[in-house]
Amino acid sequence: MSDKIVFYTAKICPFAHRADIAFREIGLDVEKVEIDLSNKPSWYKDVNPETKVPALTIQGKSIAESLVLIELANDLKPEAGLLPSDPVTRAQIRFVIEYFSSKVTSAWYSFLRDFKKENLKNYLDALDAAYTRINDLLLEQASTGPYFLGSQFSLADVAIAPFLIRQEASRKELFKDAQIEAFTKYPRVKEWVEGITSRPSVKDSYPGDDYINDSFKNKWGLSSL
Ligand SMILES: N[C@@H](CCC(=O)N[C@@H](CS)C(=O)NCC(=O)O)C(=O)O
Repeated sequence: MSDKIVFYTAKICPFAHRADIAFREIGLDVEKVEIDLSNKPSWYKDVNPETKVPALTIQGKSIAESLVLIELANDLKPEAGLLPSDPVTRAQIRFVIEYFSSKVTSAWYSFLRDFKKENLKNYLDALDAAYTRINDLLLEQASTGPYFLGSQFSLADVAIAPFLIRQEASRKELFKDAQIEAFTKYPRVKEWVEGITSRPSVKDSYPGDDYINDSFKNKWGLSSL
């Protein structure tokens, strides 16, 4: 059995970015294979029958799904502290990941799908409400950041950062720098946004704002509001 670990990824994909960050955080030595999502190789279905990225081949087995892979990273090296041992803290980490996906990321995707100036206010209102709750969740963990738990970077940050960094890229360019009130109202939220998006494992595995915005423009046919 090969002991090589192969990571199937795509620069554009926030889900794959999650896995990339977690692997960097634990220092996992992976061979990276970039999958062209617009022209997926036929052999890829043997790695992941759903033909989505991310996927990992490890110990001769293929594993998919970003949240599964970041938990695997934690299990491979628990001493990195990505998922602390306290059961309640673990549940709170899983909760904020779910909350961010269902409130912030889903609002972002809805806005991108129906991208019109008149929908901007609704989008910003939805974000303001969601970040008000996130502010409470952050303060429940620690009064200062820069991360969800405070000074310890965790799976909450790993799972959210790829979406937040892309949302910030699109907000600044495509949404004409529209302001999210909660970022100025809540210093803990602002510190967290800055903290997780500037973490080296996040930044170094991110293809850059231009790459992301160009892909929205080219593939989704979007232009600035
Ligand atoms: N639930 C999956 C979602 C992964 C996903 O949707 N990946 C997209 C790219 S961002 C993909 O591979 N799409 C290709 C396709 O659907 O054919 C996860 O968390 O890993």
